Amino acid sequence: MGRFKYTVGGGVLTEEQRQFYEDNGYILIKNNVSHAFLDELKDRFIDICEGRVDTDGMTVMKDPSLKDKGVKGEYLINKIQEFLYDDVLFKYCTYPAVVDVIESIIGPNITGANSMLINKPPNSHPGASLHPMHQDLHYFPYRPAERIAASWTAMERIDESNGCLYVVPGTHKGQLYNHTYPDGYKNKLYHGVQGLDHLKKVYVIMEKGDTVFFHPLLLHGSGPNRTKGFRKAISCHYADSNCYFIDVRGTSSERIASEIVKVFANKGVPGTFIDLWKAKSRLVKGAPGNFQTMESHL
Ligand SMILES: O=C(O)CCC(=O)C(=O)O
Repeated sequence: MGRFKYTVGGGVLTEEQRQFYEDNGYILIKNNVSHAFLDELKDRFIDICEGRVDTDGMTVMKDPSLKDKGVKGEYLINKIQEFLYDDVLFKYCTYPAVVDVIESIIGPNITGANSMLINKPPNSHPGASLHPMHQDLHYFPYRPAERIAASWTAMERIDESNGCLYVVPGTHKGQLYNHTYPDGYKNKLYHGVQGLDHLKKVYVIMEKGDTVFFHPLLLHGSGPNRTKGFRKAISCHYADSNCYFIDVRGTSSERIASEIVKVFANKGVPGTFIDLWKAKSRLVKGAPGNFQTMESHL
C-alpha cells in the first residue's frame, strides 16, 4: 500500500493527483466531459421531466417549495435517481474519462451503485434549494469506504450564485457522523450533519464539463440557486464490485435505511436495504462481484 491509502493507482491519475486526493479526499479534473454529451444528457433529463420517457425504476423528485406554485417539468423536478438502467443516462456512468479516474481510486472492478442528476430550478426557496452538509457513506451499506468514490460533473458553470458544491477537505480521514433532517424545508431523504458549520468549506467552482471525484466520508453539500437559471449536475457513485455488505441496524444509518426501504415498498419494490442496493446497481467494468447476485434489477 505504501504511502497511498485512499487510491489504488493504475488509471489515469498522476502521483501528484493521487496525493491530492489522499490528502484532501477529492480531486477536481477540469474539462473532462464533452459539452455535446452533456447536452444530450440534459435533453434526456428534460424528456424525463416532461413524461416522454418510461421512468420505471427511476426515482423522480420534486422541489418541496415549488410543488404548489403551478410550475412543472424542469421547473419543478429537482432530482432523478436510479438511472443506471436508462440507456442514455447510463452512458455518463461508463464515460471513459470518468471511469478511468475512478479506476485510479478504487481499482478495475467497478460497479455503478448510485446515480443522480440534480437540478436546482429557479425560484426555489433557499432552504429547499441547498443541500445540507453530509457524508454519502451515511446512505451506503457496503464497505470499505476507500473502495467507493463519487464522480460529480457540472452540466453548466456552477459557482456561488447558483448552488456551488462545497467540500471540507481532509474529513474523509475522520468518522461517519450522525445525520438528521435540517430545520426548515425537507427534501425527502436529504439528511445532514448538524453543528459543523464552523468547519472551513472550500467552494468548488466548476465550468461545464469539469468533474470532481470524492471519497464517501468527505463532508460536502451545496448552496442554493439564487439565479433565474437552472443548475444541473450529474453524478455516479462507484464501488469496487468486491465491496462487502454490512447490516446497518444499530448504526447511525438505520433511520435512512428504513426510510429508503419504505420509499421503495410504496413504489411496489419490496426488499431489504441491501437487496435494494444490489437491484439498483449495475456493473460498469471488470469482474462481477458482490453486487451482481440479483437476477433482476429495479
Ligand atoms: O448536487 C448537489 O447540489 C449536491 C448533491 C450531493 O451532495 C448529493 O446528492 O449527495
